[in-house]
Amino acid sequence: MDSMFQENSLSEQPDVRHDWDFDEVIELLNRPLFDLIFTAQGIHRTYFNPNQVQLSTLLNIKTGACSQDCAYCSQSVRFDTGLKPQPLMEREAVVAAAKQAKANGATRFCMGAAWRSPKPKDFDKVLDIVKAVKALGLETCMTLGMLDAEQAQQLKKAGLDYYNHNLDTSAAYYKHIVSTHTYQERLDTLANVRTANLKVCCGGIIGMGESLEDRSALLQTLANLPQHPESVPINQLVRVAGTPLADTKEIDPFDMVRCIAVARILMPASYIRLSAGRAEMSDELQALCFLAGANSIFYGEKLLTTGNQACEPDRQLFNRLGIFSDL
Ligand code: SAM
Ligand code: DTB
Ligand code: SF4
Repeated sequence: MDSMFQENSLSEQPDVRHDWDFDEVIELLNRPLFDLIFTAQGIHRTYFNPNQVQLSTLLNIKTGACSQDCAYCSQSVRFDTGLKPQPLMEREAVVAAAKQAKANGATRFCMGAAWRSPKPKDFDKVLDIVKAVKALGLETCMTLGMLDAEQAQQLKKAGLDYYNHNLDTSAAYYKHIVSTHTYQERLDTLANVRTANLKVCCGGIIGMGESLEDRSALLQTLANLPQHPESVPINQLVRVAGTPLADTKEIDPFDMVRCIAVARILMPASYIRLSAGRAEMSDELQALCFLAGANSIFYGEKLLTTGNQACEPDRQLFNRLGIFSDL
């Protein structure tokens, strides 16, 4: 493979900016779609092999009964979504799932837990899980809720590569989505993760009833972090029955393409992940998202609690598009 494309360490390159204006981002979001995609694809080609997509597989290692009230989430104890709570999984069961993910072709294993933040009684077990998955030769990612500085350092020491903590939406819209923790607390966790030298995975959700201005502010906030997240998941809301957002209006599919293209332009050296929502997307829409600069997906039949596009249709789509993964 061409080594030029391998050198995407986020060592700050001169044209990687952190001073995006709100109006600049709105202007990008509003551009004629083909102009926007053309710009994004040009930037994508400067930083990445445009035919390569990174594969991450998700596993929910602790399910449901979460104290928080995130309006989109199937796992909040406050909503009746019919989800059966499950305690923290045993290490060997997680390792078995990780081995399967690796055999299927994933390079990163992302483990989620329905917690506000990890409790001391579970933390040693979490660290053991990180060590065991890392030992398989997979990249490791966890999303466990808010972390303090000490917890972030312990995860790093155990071999964790990435920590996922999404900003979800704009600071202004956040209060309509979550009341049990603040936007500032999420930013504080991201700072703790960075200080521990973990790679940051941070993005948001489109389709929660937010305005164009909210999308712009989310993308601007992500791009103006002191260092860009190495991985930026752009999720389309999965409308889960029983959650307050179950009946939210469907978004225009091209809005997903626009958000991905703008994320690519603002954070040129980051992996932009076409995340939740693929199960509802046509192959053609997903192809447009890749053209707009998405170069990572969640790969595997399940996200955390909801279905994802299965591996075989993904392999077929990649074949048809001439896309290869890291294998
Ligand atoms: N409890 C931890 C937290 O909230 O940070 C980690 C798990 S949480 C489920 C991880 C992320 O998944 C959320 O921040 C949100 O961005 C995304 N997510 C959860 N439910 C979703 C849904 N129904 N549709 C799209 N994205 C969702
Ligand atoms: C992210 O940005 N999306 C993933 C992962 N990070 C943890 C989660 C998507 C969850 C979709 C709904 C569900 O399956 O519960
Ligand atoms: Fe809990 Fe995370 Fe779901 Fe919020 S998004 S309810 S913190 S599992």
